[in-house]
Amino acid sequence: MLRPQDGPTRERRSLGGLWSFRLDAEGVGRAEGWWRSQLAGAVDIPVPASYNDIFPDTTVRDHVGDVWYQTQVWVPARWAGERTVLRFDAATHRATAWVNDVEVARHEGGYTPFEADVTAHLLPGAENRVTVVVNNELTWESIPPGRVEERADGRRVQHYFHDFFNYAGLHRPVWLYTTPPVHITDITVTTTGLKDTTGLVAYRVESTAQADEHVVRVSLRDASGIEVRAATGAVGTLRIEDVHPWAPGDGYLYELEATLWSTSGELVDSYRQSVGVRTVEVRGKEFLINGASFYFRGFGKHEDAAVRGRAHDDILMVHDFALLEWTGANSIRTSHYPYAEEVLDYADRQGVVVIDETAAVGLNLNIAGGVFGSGRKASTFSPDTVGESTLRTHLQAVRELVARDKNHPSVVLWSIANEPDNVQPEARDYFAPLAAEARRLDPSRPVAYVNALMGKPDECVVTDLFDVVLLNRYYGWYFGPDDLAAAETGLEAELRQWAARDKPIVITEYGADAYPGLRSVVPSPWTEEYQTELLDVYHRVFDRVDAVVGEQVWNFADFATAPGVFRVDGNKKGVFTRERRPKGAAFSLRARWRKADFDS
Ligand code: GCB
Repeated sequence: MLRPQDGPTRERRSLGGLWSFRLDAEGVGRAEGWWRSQLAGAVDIPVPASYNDIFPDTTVRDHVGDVWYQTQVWVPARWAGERTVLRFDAATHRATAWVNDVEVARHEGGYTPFEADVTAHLLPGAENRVTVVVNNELTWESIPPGRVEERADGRRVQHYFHDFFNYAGLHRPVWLYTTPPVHITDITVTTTGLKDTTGLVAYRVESTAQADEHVVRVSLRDASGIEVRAATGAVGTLRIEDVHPWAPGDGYLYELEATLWSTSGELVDSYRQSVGVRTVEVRGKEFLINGASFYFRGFGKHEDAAVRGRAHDDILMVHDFALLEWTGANSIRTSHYPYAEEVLDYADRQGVVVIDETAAVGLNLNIAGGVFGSGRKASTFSPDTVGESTLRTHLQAVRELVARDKNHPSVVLWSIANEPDNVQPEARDYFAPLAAEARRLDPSRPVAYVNALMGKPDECVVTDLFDVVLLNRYYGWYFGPDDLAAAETGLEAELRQWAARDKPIVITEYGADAYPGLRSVVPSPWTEEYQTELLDVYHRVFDRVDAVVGEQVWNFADFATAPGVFRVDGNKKGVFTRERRPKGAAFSLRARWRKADFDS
């Protein structure tokens, strides 16, 4: 699915702005057909934004179920004769959409786009009604999973197994756009070779055209707009001499313009796709980008901000990337869901490396039980919990992630899940098809899952299905808080065991909560000094274990979670506060990562 784009044959219109919004507390809107007329009793809501924190009202923030969005759109008369598409960049966690009286789309999954050809239902030259019902319930069939509890007083309460607030709504842009009736439907670009000064880029252009009636041409231009290669045919390989590769810290992009021509020589459709020429490979314990070993330094992040919730926001994105650069980070993980496409575009342009993660977080019934609770083992995988329907949704999430992000040079690794149960024997049957599907869809990138602190090397039943070992570790925090000496020896012993698996290791989470402004000459948990000292301990260990090829601190910034006694106004493991003010640890990371001789 190609993103909407303006060009010689296409036009797009953002539907961003104030929409009408109504909570469906009784869950009656679908039966009563609320899409058929103006939403009664609606209030204004900004799109894009999560709806939860817009109003000072817990019934909105904690609502479980359907919410309704509606807007009126004037469609230009000149769009008559064009194919018109309604696209949602995301609706969390599922949605159904109507244009005027007609249902046009249904989608499951909160962080990947969906669209519908609405040509037959939109009236050009008139005002049209677009209505969407968005549902935020998490169940054993959704990714991420969750459980809705019906309380005795009739209230419905959402429980989930992940550590970030269940923001919902239309957090990302909504578009109406046109394409010609015969049009390009997809483009895939893959670097198949990069040697000395020559790059090879395989491309495939898919369209609705009949092969004998249309011709596909491609033109590859460098960053200054000069054509460096051109070819005819929907599939081919472009050889680029004197190639300027895409590399970490050097987000050099070419642009491939694919055009579709009628046999009489008229331009039918055109689409521009950026291309970064780079290779990725796992060899032994090394992670190679363009044949050179790469060391990840950076953060797990969240799409999270006050009031906006999980809304995509260019202002915060550009600021966050500036802070990444300031700390000397070269990479991020899209923990724990696919981020807005704008973020990946920007990572491409900035040369920031991305570990791209599905929304499969919380597939582990033993984390809460094991870390904080009784220690009893619960069955994560069972017909009543994570089972076949979860797997179906999860497979679809992998497909939609790869389809959306396959062309981004910044994406170097797929993360299939965060901290699933990897100890229960059934985990293997669950993860084997997911790893296989990711590899089938994209043989050009390694595949991994993120290992939680419960599944050590001798207990994990899935490591061999994956290419890289990604570890989240909390020695000195959840395990042995206030004993950093024990943390250092425990971490090193464990990392040496993992190193014996002969795969590269990236530490995708390590860190400590620090309440901003809480200082102490004798570091103890929750102080800024303890956070800094804990990171230093981990860094000493990483520097001693060769198989460690990356360190991503948890987290870039403080973020919202479900309320609870383990969280003080959210998770405070940020190196920056939620408002992006630095804690002490930001300066020590900057000192480490910006050192000229940093081992990268
Ligand atoms: C983890 C999770 C992350 C949490 C973090 C924490 O292991 O992957 O989502 O926020 O721990 O701070 O507890």
